[in-house]
Amino acid sequence: MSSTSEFQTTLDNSVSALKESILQNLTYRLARFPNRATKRDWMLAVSYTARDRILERLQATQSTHQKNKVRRVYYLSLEFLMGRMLSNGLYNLGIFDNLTKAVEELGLNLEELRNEENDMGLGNGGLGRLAACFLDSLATLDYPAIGYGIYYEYGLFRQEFVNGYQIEHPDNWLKFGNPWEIVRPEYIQTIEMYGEVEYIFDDLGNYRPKWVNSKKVMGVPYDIPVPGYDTGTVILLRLWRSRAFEEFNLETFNQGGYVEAVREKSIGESISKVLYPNDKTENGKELRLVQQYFFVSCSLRDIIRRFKAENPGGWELFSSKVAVQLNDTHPAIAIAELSRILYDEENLSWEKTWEIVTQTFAYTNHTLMPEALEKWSVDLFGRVLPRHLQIIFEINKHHMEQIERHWPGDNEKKRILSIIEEGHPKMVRMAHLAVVGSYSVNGVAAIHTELLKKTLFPEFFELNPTKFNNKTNGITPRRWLQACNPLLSNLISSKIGKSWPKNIDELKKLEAFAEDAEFQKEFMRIKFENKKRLSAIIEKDCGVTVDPSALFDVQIKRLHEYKRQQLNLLHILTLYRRIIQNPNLDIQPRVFIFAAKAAPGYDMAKTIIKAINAVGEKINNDPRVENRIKVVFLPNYRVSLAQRIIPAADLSEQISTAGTEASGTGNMKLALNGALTIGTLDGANIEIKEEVGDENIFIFGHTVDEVEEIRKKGYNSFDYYHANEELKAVVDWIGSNYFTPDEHSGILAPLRWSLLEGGDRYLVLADYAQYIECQEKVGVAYRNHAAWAKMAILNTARVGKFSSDRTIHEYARNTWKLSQVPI
Ligand code: 26Q
Repeated sequence: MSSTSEFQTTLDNSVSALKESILQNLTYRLARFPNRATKRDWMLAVSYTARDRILERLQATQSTHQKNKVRRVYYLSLEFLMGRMLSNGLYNLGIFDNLTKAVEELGLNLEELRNEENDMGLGNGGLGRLAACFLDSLATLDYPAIGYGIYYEYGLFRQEFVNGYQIEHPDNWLKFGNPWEIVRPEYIQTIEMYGEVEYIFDDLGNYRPKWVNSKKVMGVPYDIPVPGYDTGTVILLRLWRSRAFEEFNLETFNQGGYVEAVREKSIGESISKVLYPNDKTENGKELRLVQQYFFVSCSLRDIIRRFKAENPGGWELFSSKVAVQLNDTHPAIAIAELSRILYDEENLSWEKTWEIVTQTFAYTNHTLMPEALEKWSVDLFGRVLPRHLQIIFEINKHHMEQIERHWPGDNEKKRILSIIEEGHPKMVRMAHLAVVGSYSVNGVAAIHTELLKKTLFPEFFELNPTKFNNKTNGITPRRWLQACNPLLSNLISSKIGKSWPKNIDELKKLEAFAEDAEFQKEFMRIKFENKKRLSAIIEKDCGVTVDPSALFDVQIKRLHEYKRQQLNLLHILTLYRRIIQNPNLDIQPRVFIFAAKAAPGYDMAKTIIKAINAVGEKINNDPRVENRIKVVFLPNYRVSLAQRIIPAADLSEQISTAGTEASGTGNMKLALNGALTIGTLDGANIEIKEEVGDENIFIFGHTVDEVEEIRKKGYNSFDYYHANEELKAVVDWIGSNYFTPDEHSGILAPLRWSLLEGGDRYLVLADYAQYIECQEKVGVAYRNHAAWAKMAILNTARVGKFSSDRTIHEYARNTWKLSQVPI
């Protein structure tokens, strides 16, 4: 019987039983012997020990769901950025403490074993991590749910710096096997692509389209169990791996080409090989479309198989049992695929087909930037998915008829709203397909949703105002406070009890301690401990010694011009210049900490990385600085590294141009761990400000309305450049060869160019002066330890709104109409 959870299990969770289990798994499952086992072997044995206990609950959950024929939500996403699985599993099972002891009794250290685990890095950034946080909340809150995606053999690339430049390496995360995967050959799906459409008479004498000469590929499901926290529920993440359909091409085979025939298999196997490393659309790559269709088709077939098994009666019940959430437009082809299955394969009428489809799908938008909206050329689309292209034209025809009814004779409206963009070449607009085919369209923060309605899809909004709604993002407090910051978690539990990880509003009770001098000291002592730990990582990974009593100023997120790491760099240069010009300058010592991956083909982002590294190299080795500022760029940003950095942050940089960051989620993680935000009024920063109070956040910069105003008047960054001596100096400085004396001339010049001649698309220069001024206030505020501690505590106490539990309850109640099913 379980000692730490109320859920009744047969496997024993006592220290001695766990120890026994670890040894059994090591010996019989891994075939390793205790005296010869490596740390990795032990980590695997411990993982299997946790997994055995998770599987019991998985079976109980899945059989309860089946027996009750429950309504489920299916979360379709090209990305699930799960990070490490072990500690999260142990916390959620409630066996962390006993397992720590068991491992100790075996003469090992759990912390060390945990570091042996590779991250499950099957995502780029915010969108992928959001999907992972949502699974944690769905399981914790007992919602019937399944996540569907791709089992990439290579996740997001591993990043290394060589001479300050980003070098990408393949992330071979499966090299030593994955103890969390459960392969399910009994649920293999076969899907089709390419070929052409022919018209033939069917058995009923109807003239019908038929998709012929298609290529077949198999999808093999790999299940990753996701246990909820303090509950019996375990849900599934089902990821598809592609396999060649035919053993051999028989023709080639029979002609004696045995080796060639076997080699041809690799085409089918390449689909699930690698995650695309862009976090904005990379246009037109055929393999990406093939990936999207592959996993969508496998997933829909799996959903339909389950639906039919539980509901033999026919299609009437489908949309009452199935809700499908589309994580951005990446899986939006599902709208055409379900239409095709119902209409072509199940022979429903078009009206019935469309009714079911539009009661099934809901679409989440994650970006406003027009250039990031997914489009496929009609040519490419028709080659890969000829029948789907026809179906999209059919959908569009009915859509155009609706527009004609709403705006009779208005062809301009039809042009704007069409799923097909009439240009050279013609394009399929996936966002329009997603909006037309879904009953719900949501943004991910209040301002983002307002901008969706007002600027991205105003005509769709006018056509269908009730379709649009907001679901402000959230993060799981289990991983992003309990697991990543055990010292702070224990302090919190000692004051307000242990129920906060599941009832996050309990954190409000910490407000009572915000002015308590003892508590403040304890809170900041823990921050200091976390900073010491991060300093050791910085020493090891960057070779830079930093002082943990300095202010840790943190910007961790994908490298993007709109996120404005270059604005942070201009601030650093400004301080450096001031120090050189005034050797006695008395400023709060700071460590500037960056971590970010740049998309491999995004040259400007890579130049910004090089610039930060070059400036850091110079500053860190300049004796005149006397350690007042240090600049470090931690390589290979990933979930497990975020879990180390976030608890150690004093200041959270959230400095995107207003109107560009849909929500942000790192902002929430950092605030929850007691970092103060310096930020623009963008994305969820606005809601963070509302929660923590104006006096506990540092806001600067032009607002969305002001940005619009500036752009309307015609923005000229040279105006700011010429008007501000200090700004001019640092912009010229970074564009010069000063920081890269040993390299080809001009390698950092594009940075200056983009801020001036290039037009400064993200208004860096327009926000510079306000940013510098705001940073001065931060430096002064940090020197008042008690006042800073109070602000930090109030941040932790007041950001409960940003638990993904709240977000998931909102989706469940308002979008999915989903009930909780306790196990
Ligand atoms: C699309 C087509 C081809 C190749 C790549 C892509 C692609 C992949 C990933 C496009 C976009 C992404 C990821 C986007 C993303 O992470 N967006 C972020 O989503 C977060 C969760 O809602 C928000 O908090 C962030 O503001 C948003 O930038």
